Amino acid sequence: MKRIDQKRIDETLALIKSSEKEGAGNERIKTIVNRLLEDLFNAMADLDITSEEMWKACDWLTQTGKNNEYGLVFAGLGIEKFMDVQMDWEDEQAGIENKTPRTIEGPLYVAGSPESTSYATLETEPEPNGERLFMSGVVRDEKGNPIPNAKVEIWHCNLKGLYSHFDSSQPEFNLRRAINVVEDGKYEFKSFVPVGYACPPNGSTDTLMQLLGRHGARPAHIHFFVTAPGYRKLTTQINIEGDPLTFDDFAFATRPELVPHIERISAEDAAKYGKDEAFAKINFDFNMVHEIANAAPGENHRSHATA
Ligand code: MBD
Ligand code: FE
Repeated sequence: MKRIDQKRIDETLALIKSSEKEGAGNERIKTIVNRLLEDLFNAMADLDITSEEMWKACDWLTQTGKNNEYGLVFAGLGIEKFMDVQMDWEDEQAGIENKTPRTIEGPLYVAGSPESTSYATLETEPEPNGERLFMSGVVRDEKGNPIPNAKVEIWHCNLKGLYSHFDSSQPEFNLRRAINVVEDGKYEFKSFVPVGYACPPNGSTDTLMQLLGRHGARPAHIHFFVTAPGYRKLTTQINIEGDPLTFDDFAFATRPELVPHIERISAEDAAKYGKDEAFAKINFDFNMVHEIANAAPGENHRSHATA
């Protein structure tokens, strides 16, 4: 049922379009905004959206901006996932096989993490109650050969599910590091097994999720950017095996290839691994592909917080 006839919708769209000065503005932006307006007006008519509902939407959008939650909304509505689906499809068309799949970045990366060679301790401030974790692996090319000059950037949350920088109670760059690998392509880091994340309670995203009959939680995960000269930037995550939300992620980031086995090593066996305490162990290689023209780009120039 249209609340208004199509002619009025089209006349209004034409009126708005007619106000554009010829040769002025940005053609790409005009095309996109005009199309989105057309879809919106038609939805308003089709769904009988009231002016009261439209002003509620305006208020929600205003509040979402004030809360700095748009990145979270993009994740929660599956918009960020859809961008991955588009890029996966582009890769498939170009015949590119991603042995390590991409998955969403999320809104909580901070540029400029402390750098080290081959190994890093992620805790700036030791987490007394954490389960010790050592994660290691090799950055490899399409043939499985190590990439000698790759950089692995890592970030994860603390045991409260909070990320440094966005949580001012943590020291700068806590649980954020960058590892430069050498000839063997190997990286290793020491940290603790993180927990899941939940959207700020009763914030814009959480409120929207509740209204959609959904939750705003993520399973425990660790984020990565893997970069190397000549290779396409890889944005991905791994999940902590066994988390009950593994395949119920509000941001739709989980992929079966990104849930590596987590092994528990007892204190007695730790010495065999050159460690002095019980620990959880994850082994995971990052397989990169070369930068290829006409395939999905790895770099999206998304803006990031800097410390
Ligand atoms: C996160 O930690 C995250 O990774 C995403 C995608 C969204 C919200 C919080
Ligand atoms: Fe995260």
